[in-house]
Amino acid sequence: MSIRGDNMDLHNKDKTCWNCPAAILKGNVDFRGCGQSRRIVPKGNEKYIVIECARRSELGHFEPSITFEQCPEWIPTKYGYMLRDMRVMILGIDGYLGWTLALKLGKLGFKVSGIDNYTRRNCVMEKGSHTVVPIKRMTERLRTAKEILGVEINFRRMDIRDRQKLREFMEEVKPEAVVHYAEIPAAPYSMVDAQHAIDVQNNNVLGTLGLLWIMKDVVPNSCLLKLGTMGEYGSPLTGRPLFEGMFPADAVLQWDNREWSMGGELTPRDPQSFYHVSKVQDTYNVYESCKYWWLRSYDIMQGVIYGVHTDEVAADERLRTRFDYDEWFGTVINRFVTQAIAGIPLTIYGEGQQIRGMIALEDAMECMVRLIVSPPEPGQYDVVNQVSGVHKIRDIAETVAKVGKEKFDIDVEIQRLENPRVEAERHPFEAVSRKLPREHGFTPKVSLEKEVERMFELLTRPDIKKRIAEKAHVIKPVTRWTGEKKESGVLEVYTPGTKIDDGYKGRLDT
Ligand code: USQ
Repeated sequence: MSIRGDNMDLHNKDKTCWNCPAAILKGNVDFRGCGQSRRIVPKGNEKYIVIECARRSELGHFEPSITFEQCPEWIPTKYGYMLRDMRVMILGIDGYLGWTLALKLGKLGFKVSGIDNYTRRNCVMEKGSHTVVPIKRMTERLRTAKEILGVEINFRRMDIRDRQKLREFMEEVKPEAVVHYAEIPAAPYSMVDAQHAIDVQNNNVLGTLGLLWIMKDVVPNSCLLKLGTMGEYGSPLTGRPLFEGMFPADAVLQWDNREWSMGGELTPRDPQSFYHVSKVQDTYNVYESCKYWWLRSYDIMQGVIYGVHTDEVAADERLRTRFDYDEWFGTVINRFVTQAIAGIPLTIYGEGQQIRGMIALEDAMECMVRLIVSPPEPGQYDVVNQVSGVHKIRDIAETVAKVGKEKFDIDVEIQRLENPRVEAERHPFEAVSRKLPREHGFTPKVSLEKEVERMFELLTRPDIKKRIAEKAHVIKPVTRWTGEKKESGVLEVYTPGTKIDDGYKGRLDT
């Protein structure tokens, strides 16, 4: 923590009341024409949009031009200026990310509230699996957060689709930022059968749509931080970069000897499962709400997340966040480390030349804090690609094998399986992630090797190894995109370090 006047160049210092959730817009704001504009409509003598401050009523009406650096309600921290005691509501607070973020925010002094209906716990149980890292029931989690970290969390058990309950909770808390993690996260789960596909889309799409209507009525100045996914973009075979949601200003479309500017238009989406489709649908619903109602939002296109560590979850065994490795909910790096420990050859799907944007849990949480303290302007739908590296699946397997062997003396084999998914197994990949480093001061701290090592450290603990062994049968994929239930055949088993690669690594443009 630093103090005002330290010449700190905090990323959000020049943001103003326009960005502040405590600002109540007054005056003549006509946003029906364009949600992105700040039109000033003269009426009588009143020529400017003015605001009142919900936190500093003594200021009366004023122009929204006070910067975060100037305002005493915004306090300098290493994550940027932070709104004192900022109220953040996390939807899906019991999940892998929700719980981790709740502890981090609480420790930093945010007032954290949250909801969950334990969907994730139930879905994993449905699969016959369990979280490898044991987690406590919510009541014990909350008690421990208070005891160990001094963090109090205002929790309510509810389904995001229970609009009456959610509205009442929002009216009570009046969150200044809403983090939306309350979605069913898994591509394979959404491809099990019609019922699962419908459940995923029902929960995700309708949950988000209802939330938007509630935010419009109850907390229209609050920023929605909505978890999208890099998978919304697909992996275009042309090699077109995966821009941050919208085409940059100088993008041009040429056709039939004519050309048009594409700047500011949403880029094409090419989702890869019915789960990813639900995220694309959310994108449009959030985008429209910003346009119709002047809501503000970050749509966070997160890469595949991995890892176990933040300082807060590591502070006590009872504070750990969940960690899944089954074919439905385990993401690729988390699965590979668990497989290495279980003595199962790492399960590469198909050629393994697929490349994805990835980010470690600790870095993802760092990004979230930086975005929470830096809200967009009213009406602004902003998109960030939240990735810290791009990795080829085969290379990840090699890295896991290397760390396993060198640091933990674990011998690892790799197997290529028939790909249960429908996806390109060899493709160009260029992800753009400029906003987090350039506008929000984010520098990744955790390399793939470092987090893989931390994962081995935790997961090789005898009690956890036992939990892995107990459910080893949920590792092999049986859910195919065709709708069949059939274990993927083994195409090849090989020793790490014996494959010659084409050398193509994809590109991360920061
Ligand atoms: N893969 C393997 N072997 C495995 C598991 C996965 O080769 O044992 C491959 C898949 O075929 C795919 C890639 O690894 O090409 C990523 O798969 P994943 O299961 O780790 O991630 P994905 O299904 O793409 O979805 C996950 C999260 C989702 C998030 C997404 C980010 O479940 O919530 O949205 O990562 S992204 O992939 O960018 O869409």
